[in-house]
Amino acid sequence: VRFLVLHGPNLNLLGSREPDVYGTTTLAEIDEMLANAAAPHEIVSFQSNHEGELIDKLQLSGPSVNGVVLNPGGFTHTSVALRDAVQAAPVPVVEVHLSNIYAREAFRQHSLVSGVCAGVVSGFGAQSYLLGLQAVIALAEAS
Ligand code: CA2
Repeated sequence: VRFLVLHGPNLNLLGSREPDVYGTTTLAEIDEMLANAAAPHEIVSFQSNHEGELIDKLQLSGPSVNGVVLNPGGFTHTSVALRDAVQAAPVPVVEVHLSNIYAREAFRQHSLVSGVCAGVVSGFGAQSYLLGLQAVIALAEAS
């Protein structure tokens, strides 16, 4: 059993800037945390700053994974194309955010992808990913 963890734009900067909003944990530490928590299941992690690369990864990995944990970054609020790719995914996708997008600027309070995701976890820092992983594992086990 294998899960894809997809990180959107600028999340490669985690830990280096804006620690008050996004915490001090780096992306590599989050990926390691997820790999440990998922064992014996396998985690495949991928980060890109490019919308098309995230879509390609979803399309290509969809059939070979049992679920996806997705932090779409800024594309959360802008990308119809990413939403369409999530909708087309053959497995459940759980949307996660480090910050509570509903407690932030108005433009962050709407997600284009939430409506086609199995569920959303937002506001718990790096822990959001762990909760999202738990959810997607439970969904995969129930199917
Ligand atoms: O809270 C989240 O996880 C977000 O998806 C993060 C995105 C933001 O655009 C969304 O509204 C909410 C931004 C990720 C940028 O990450 C940075 C990390 C460190 C320094 C600068 C940016």
